[in-house]
Amino acid sequence: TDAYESITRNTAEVVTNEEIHALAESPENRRAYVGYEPSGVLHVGHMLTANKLIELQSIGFDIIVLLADVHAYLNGKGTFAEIRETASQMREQFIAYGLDSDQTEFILGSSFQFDEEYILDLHALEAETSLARSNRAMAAIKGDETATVAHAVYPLMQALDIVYLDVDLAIGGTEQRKVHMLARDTLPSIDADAPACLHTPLIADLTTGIGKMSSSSGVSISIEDDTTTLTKKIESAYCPPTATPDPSGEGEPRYNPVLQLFEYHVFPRFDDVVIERREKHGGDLSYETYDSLEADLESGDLHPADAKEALAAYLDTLIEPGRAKVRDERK
Ligand code: IYR
Repeated sequence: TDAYESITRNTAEVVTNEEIHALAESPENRRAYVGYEPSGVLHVGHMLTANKLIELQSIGFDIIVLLADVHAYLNGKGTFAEIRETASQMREQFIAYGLDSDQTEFILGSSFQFDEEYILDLHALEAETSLARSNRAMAAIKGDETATVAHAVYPLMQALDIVYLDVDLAIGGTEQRKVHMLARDTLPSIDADAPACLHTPLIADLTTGIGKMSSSSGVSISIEDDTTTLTKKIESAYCPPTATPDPSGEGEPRYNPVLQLFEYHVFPRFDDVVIERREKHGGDLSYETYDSLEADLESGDLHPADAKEALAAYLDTLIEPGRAKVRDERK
């Protein structure tokens, strides 16, 4: 069905396909959620899952955005007071980015995660789960610091959020998959239903195409970037004339982050994508699908420099409303 196509488009993985089909049969008022550790400013990682939320809203899903303040605290992101402050700013940025303010419920983790019942369920999950499994689930989410007890509790709370927010569909980047698998295996032990899951792909590092784009190391794009900064970042991005990952990157595949940004950030938000070119360079190109743009880059009909210039302009349009919000907040 069309709903199935909307749910699964641009995902790296869905769990399970049957469960997603069932949701697609009656998407109205189904509850889908993403949780974010508040970081103060929206970056591409947030925007990628937000694109999926916007798409799900358009087919009738109710969307819950969890501002995971307690999780950020457990993951060493600052004092609790600092994190609380940044959490409240993020709501406005998400709405400016395109989430429907009437159809989106923003919830602070701390508004329910200290309830006695939640804590008791958390302890029940702690008693059910091996430290090794919790640590494995957390490995892709935490930095490379030594695992702490807080890191081991984190995935169990994330599993429990699914129950307390009563969601049908849990969404996250691929780095969340082990937490979701832990949730699916462990929630039945407290008589709770496991959710279907949907994982979005990770965008490769902008300058090398190796590993994932990260705001903590390497070049990332956020709604704080002004037009010039954004344009420079995209201009110096790695963009071979192919989408096929090349295995040359020190054992890790190298992807084309320019194409990934077109696929996961631009095409989901624009009906057709126009690449402006001077007449002497062949004139404007217009694409209705990502695949046709990719094919032109591969064949050489589209030059990487032209693709980058257009990409920067589209990303700039997408982040402008949120950027204006951040500017207002700082005034
Ligand atoms: N682990 C996420 C944050 C997070 C997500 C969900 I879904 C939660 O229920 C709680 C926290 C991250 O890495 O940002």
